[in-house]
Amino acid sequence: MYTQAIDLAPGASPARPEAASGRDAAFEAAIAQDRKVEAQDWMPEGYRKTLVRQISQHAHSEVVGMLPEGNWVTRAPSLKRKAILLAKIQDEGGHGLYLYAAAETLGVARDDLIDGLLTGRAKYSSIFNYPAPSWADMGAIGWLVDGAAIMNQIPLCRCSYGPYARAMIRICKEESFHQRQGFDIMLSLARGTPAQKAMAQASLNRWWWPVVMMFGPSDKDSIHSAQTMVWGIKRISNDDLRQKFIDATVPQAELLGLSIPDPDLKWNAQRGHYDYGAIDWDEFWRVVNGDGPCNRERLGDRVRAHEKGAWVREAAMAHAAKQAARSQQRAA
Ligand code: FAQ
Repeated sequence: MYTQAIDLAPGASPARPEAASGRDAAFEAAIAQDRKVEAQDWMPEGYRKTLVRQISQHAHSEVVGMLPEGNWVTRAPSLKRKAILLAKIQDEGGHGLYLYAAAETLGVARDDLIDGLLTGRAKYSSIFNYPAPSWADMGAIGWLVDGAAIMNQIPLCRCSYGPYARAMIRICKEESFHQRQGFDIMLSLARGTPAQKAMAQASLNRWWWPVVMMFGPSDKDSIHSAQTMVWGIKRISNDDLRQKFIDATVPQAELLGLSIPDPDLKWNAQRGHYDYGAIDWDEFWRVVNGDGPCNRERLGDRVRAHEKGAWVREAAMAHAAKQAARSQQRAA
């Protein structure tokens, strides 16, 4: 099984920031030479905290991201589509696990991270607070949301923190299957009956701007970017990733015969990029701050799922305790 687990001496806490200050130079050298920082290495407290924040928000996003698609498992239009959707949702759960495990290497407890999500203390991606009322939304989520996620996550495979970078390599491979299955749904609908094509277009209209916002605030308003780029956590800025995504996606929409709902979208030969219309940042911050169309529903569903799963966690703990007692008896 894929894991970020590391062998530590009993009682040792991974990634302890309070270690000798003289180690600053080793950390700076690792960053300057583009070497990976590992869990056992000394690191500044700010670096550790930033990673815990970003990795745990990312993990929460993967887990909450299962909800809009989960609503469609029983309504998938064929057995094949249902099996593919189930596999995709299961992958997202797996991504959450790799990422929680990567965060744990930084000395935080998974229970605390999950508590942050369930109490609304921690953020997760704005994109999962939008509704998915039609089957075409399963296509749009795969094509656009996973497409945006890959654009953002490929550079994270080169993140300076080893456990995060390695988790991202595996995740990106799976996301690329997700993106293709989404595009395949859109292609079937776009080549289907006029009603199916209209359903695909309506879905693109619903998801386009939320996906464009998903890359985060513009560079001038991004509070963390400057520092995380110096530390080699982020490699490409929010605006540059957004532009790369738009440039890559416009030709895909053309191939589908669908129109992107942005009257200001046009190729700028001088820049070698598409120009695009103004983003509604008020909407973005409303959604990030808990007041989007589905924030309450998503968090409520997550809290209920967690409560319903209490017996599984208790059973797993009881089993682990029994196993430990047995191996102690054998060793005695
Ligand atoms: N939503 O200073 P910056 C997926 C917050 S996974 C909510 O620019 P940063 C897979 C930000 O946290 C999708 N909050 O922040 C899937 C910060 O607040 P804080 C998730 C947002 O960290 C597909 C504040 O705004 N991907 O989709 C958002 O440098 C389909 C200031 O922003 C990741 O998490 C937002 N969209 O850059 C699953 C990738 N944007 O923390 C199921 C890793 C910004 O100070 C189905 N994360 N904020 O309270 C990152 O690359 C970065 O964290 C960014 C934000 C780019 C998201």
